Amino acid sequence: MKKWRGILGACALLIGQVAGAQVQDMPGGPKVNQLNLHEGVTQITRDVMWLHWMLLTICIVIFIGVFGVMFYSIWAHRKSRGHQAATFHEHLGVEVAWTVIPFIIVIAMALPATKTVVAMKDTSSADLTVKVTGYQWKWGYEYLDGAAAGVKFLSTLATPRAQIENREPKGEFYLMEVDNPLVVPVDKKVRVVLTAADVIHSWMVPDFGVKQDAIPGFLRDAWFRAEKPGIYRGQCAELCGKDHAFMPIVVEVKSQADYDKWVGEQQKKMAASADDPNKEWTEAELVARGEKVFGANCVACHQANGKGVPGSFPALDGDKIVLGPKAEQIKTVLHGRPGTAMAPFGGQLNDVEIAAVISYTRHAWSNAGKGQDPTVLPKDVAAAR
Ligand code: HEC
Ligand SMILES: [Cu+2]
Repeated sequence: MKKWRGILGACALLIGQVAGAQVQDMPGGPKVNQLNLHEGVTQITRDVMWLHWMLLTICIVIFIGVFGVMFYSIWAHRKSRGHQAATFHEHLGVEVAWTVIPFIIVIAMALPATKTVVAMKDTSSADLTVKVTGYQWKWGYEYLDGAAAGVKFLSTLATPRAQIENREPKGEFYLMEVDNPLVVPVDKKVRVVLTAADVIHSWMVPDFGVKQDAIPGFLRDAWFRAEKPGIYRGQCAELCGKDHAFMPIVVEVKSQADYDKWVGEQQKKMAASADDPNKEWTEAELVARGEKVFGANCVACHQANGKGVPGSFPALDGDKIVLGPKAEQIKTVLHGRPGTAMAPFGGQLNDVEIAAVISYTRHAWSNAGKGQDPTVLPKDVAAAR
């Protein structure tokens, strides 16, 4: 009796906990208790939803029909009522019917499905083309045409590392926020051309009905025409290493006027921040700049404290390359280490950024004042390219 009371008590506690659990809507994902598919903001997502219900309905009708006849036959024609097994062996009519009917059903399902898949792949006559590059672990966006041609930036996770490490989700968009979202105009056909610089990533935004692998050495494309301004979220959908879960996608769809304004701001920003490699950079300027570059590009592996992750990512604090002659470190950062997670940064960062981040690592932590060549200038990097 006592034992049962204990078990019942435990069950009640468990049910209470589950019922009272804090369930949250997933930003860009399903709502709590959402049963239907996610309704997006493009024609493709509506087509996909329609297909889903159409196919499901056909399947249910077939299911009820087949199982209805089966269970009725088992019940109504059972042996105890004196029924004999029927033989319609080699009955031409039945055999033709059970070949032709399923064939017609399959074609009826395949035609609209194929139409939608073809529409998804039709990236012709786009209003705007953006190149999307997957990196471990961030996204690069580059506008290839239109007024924004030449605008290019990296989009990294904006949730602070400390929050992630302490596992204390804060705010509505925990792990789903980025520093620089992709910005596109409403009601325009946007073509995204995808590739990756290291491993396979996948650019997925459910609200647009887009999910396309980004593969190193290949270009793949997809498109969307968002019909409603707003902020839409997605994630990398291909297991791509340690921080796979930390490369969210944020797309801001703006009205044409707001988009034009944004493009204007981007162009101004580009002009203002254009790193002039001929400028005389002081040591302090380079180190300050390098700390930012390090925070955006290197901390995921080498960590903010420079200690790396033993066994996976080497420490840069006290590292012999960082304390050694500058040429070796310039080479490592520019060209990476083929076959390891250390990517070539030559294509992502400009000479000033590379010189700055190297100078920073040579001044940071316990490296300060220890090694040779503490400051690396943009012209050193330019010469090594
Ligand atoms: C995706 C993870 C990753 C990122 C991001 C990354 N590195 Fe590395 N890095 C590595 C790995 C792994 C190695 C070791 C490669 C090897 O085994 O030869 C390495 C090696 C190095 C080395 C040589 C260390 C040595 O002793 O061999 C330097 C210097 C370095 N990285 C600097 C940087 C800088 C600067 C950045 C940012 C611009 C950066 N890394 C970003 C993973 C990364
Ligand atoms: Cu990825």
